[in-house]
Amino acid sequence: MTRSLFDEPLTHYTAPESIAPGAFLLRGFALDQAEALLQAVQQIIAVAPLRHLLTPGGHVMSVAMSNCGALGWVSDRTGYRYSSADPLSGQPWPSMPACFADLATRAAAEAGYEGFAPDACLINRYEPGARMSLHQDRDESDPGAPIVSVSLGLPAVFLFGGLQRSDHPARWRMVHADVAVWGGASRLAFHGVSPLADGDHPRAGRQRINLTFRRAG
Ligand SMILES: O=C(O)CCC(=O)C(=O)O
Ligand SMILES: [Mn+2]
Repeated sequence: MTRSLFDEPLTHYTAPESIAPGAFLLRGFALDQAEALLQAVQQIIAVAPLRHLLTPGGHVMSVAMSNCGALGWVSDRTGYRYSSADPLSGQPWPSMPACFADLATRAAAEAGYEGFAPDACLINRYEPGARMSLHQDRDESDPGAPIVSVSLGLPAVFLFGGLQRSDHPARWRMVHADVAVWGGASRLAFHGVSPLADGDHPRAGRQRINLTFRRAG
């Protein structure tokens, strides 16, 4: 059954929902961990602050980002890449909390990707109006590993298309504690996020936090 825009978040996880070959939504999968995840995000961004990166084309991203784990995704005028150090501080990124890695591994297994061991977690902070245009996640070295994406806070419209930028993307509403996993035939699918609608989430306030787990190195 499809949930309408006005439905409340699920109260418990049931089963993966297939959205494309190799791609799944796990509605409510992170409900039990959501509070711990949000608290851990606060600790990470106290050390490695959220910042608006520059695209290689010179645009300022509307999403603010940070990372935890051995590798972190960064962008500047020279391009996109993974880096073991935070360019703001020159220090290693904060380590990935056990509750992050554990959730990502369990979500991947639930979608059929056993043994996923993320070494990078990109933290995306969307304020109202922030968006992420259609893109592929293609800076990771291991194409066999899936992407695990955890939504916290305000609802968003997640766009999930095909292997061509021109493929019309389907729109999926992602709410607090929903998890998306994509790999296999969809590992390089184009995806993005529509401009975030304003709102006030009881746990997270006026923002959406997205955690994207990758096997980058
Ligand atoms: O915020 C999301 O749901 C998607 C994030 C994403 O695609 C990315 O960080 O590469
Ligand atoms: Mn992505």
